[in-house]
Amino acid sequence: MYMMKTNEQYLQILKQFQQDDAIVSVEPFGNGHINDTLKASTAGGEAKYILQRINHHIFTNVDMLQQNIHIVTSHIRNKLEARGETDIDRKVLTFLPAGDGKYYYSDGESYWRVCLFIPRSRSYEAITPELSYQAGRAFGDFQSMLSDIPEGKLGETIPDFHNMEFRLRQFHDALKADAAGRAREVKDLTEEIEKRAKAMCIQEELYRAGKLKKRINHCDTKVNNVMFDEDGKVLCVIDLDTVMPGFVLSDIGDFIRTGANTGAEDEEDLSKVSVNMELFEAYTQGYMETACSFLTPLEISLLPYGGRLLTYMQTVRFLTDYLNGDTYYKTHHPKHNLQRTQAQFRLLQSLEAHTGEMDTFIKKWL
Ligand code: ADP
Ligand code: GN1
Ligand code: MG
Repeated sequence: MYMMKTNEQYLQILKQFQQDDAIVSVEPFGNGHINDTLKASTAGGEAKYILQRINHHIFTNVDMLQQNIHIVTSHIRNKLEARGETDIDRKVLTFLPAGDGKYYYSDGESYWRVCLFIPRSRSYEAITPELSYQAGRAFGDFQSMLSDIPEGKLGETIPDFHNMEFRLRQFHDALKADAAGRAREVKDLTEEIEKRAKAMCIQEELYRAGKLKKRINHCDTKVNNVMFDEDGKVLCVIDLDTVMPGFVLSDIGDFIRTGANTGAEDEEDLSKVSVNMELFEAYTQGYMETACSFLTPLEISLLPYGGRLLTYMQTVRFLTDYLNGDTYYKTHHPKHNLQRTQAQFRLLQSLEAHTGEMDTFIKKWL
């Protein structure tokens, strides 16, 4: 289990990066499930940097990870400059090199990275239709800007990350091993997962049949990974660890799963969990405005399925971790992964109930 460091220790880590502000305090920030995020501020209380401890048990090739992020941020920066954008340091993340020129530093125990804190920005856990529309535009634009990165240039930071067949294999292995003795307790959820398994693997089948291609996706389009300015305009997309080739449905799916959910991802009161159709429509509208030009009719017709798929995938991933004894996601209490599974499954049922409406909404682009 990782122990928090002292302020002094964090300051020592920051000194390994080429930064020139007098930072006096470093404190935890954000609520991600994988890495540790901290905010570094000056004596006047002005936030200047984001310091992150990379979870290298999950991102095992840190060199590839930071290389990918460097390629992606440089590519976006060039595109923004070519468009004549101003204020670019608020529109793309800027990572600092460490003393050896690499964009990370290892203290022998952990890996660290630092990027500029984006001033006058914020992310949301719950949003309005207008913000959802802006986020849709931002993720479509993000995919579009990255669409000309040559094939093979970005590595897969987590192989098979959004491969549903692979996630189901992991689930079946966890059930079989039953390392935490929890398989009996989740029999009902297991049955619900099995019932849907075949229908949830059509992307992999379509890919093998040559009908679906891989594109560069963000692969973690949670609602809180979009930074807005004080006027509700999108500044940029953040949390770039999983930007890699994958299926396009990932980036609509994970936003619908998080942004259009009327409850929290780990909602205890399941009656609060459902899909907000207004938020779904606003995101899809924004996304289609910027992504329509490069999507195939098959991809467009599958967009509503993307919401169900990513919610199903997350149900399977949380339950797998529960079965394994909570080894992957940070948890805050013993049943946290089960609670998350139940909330995701409830959302999946709501998405299923709205399939017809969603398919009708998407028709205007077909
Ligand atoms: P994780 O989700 O893995 O904890 P993120 O990179 O998404 O890590 O950061 C967590 C939160 O910190 C974000 O939701 C955002 O509110 C804030 N944040 C991240 N990077 C920046 C930045 N460069 N400037 C300002 N705020 C940031
Ligand atoms: C993790 O790091 P964070 O919290 O943004 C996970 C995502 C899941 C998400 C569920 C590398 O994202 O894939 O969708 O939790 N990231 C990784 O909230 O597994
Ligand atoms: Mg995040």
